[in-house]
Amino acid sequence: MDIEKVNSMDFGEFVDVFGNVIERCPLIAAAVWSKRPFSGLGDLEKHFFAFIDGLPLSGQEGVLRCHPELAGRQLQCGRLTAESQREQSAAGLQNLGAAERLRFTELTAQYRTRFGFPFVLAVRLSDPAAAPRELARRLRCPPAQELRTALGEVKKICHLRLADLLGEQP
Ligand code: 2AL
Repeated sequence: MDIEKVNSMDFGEFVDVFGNVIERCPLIAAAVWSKRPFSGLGDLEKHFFAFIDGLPLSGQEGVLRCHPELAGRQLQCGRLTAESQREQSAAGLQNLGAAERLRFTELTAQYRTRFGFPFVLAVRLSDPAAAPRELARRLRCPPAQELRTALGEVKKICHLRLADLLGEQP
């Protein structure tokens, strides 16, 4: 799909197509629609990112809380959004061994307790072995820094999903 097609979309179509580029946050696509026309992928994503950056802390935490756990029960049951299911499966998170999965689940639970939101990582950019290491590392970061890191991961996921939709190289 090219950018002219994006610019020609009415509100409903735009939210249907782009409503999950920020996981389970169609409101952001609804707000971005009014910023058209867009000159290209970079311009389009700039508006998604600016919306997130402009949110109060409670809103930014809310965006993070809309993300599913990595390698969680929903992945095993196939109850994630289509994008998330694809990303987590492709990253091999469905095939963790029992011991790895247990350790990952323990660490994600500790992370949620410490920061109040789930661990978010753009898994398409990492390999299965790196995810637990990164989780253990970020678990020790100060909360304000970790919020920034997690929102950066949300933006990477958004970039990859937008590139898929526009048929562009990420
Ligand atoms: C996800 C997800 O669903 N896809 C991805 O790359 N990361 N979730 C998460 N909690 O990091």
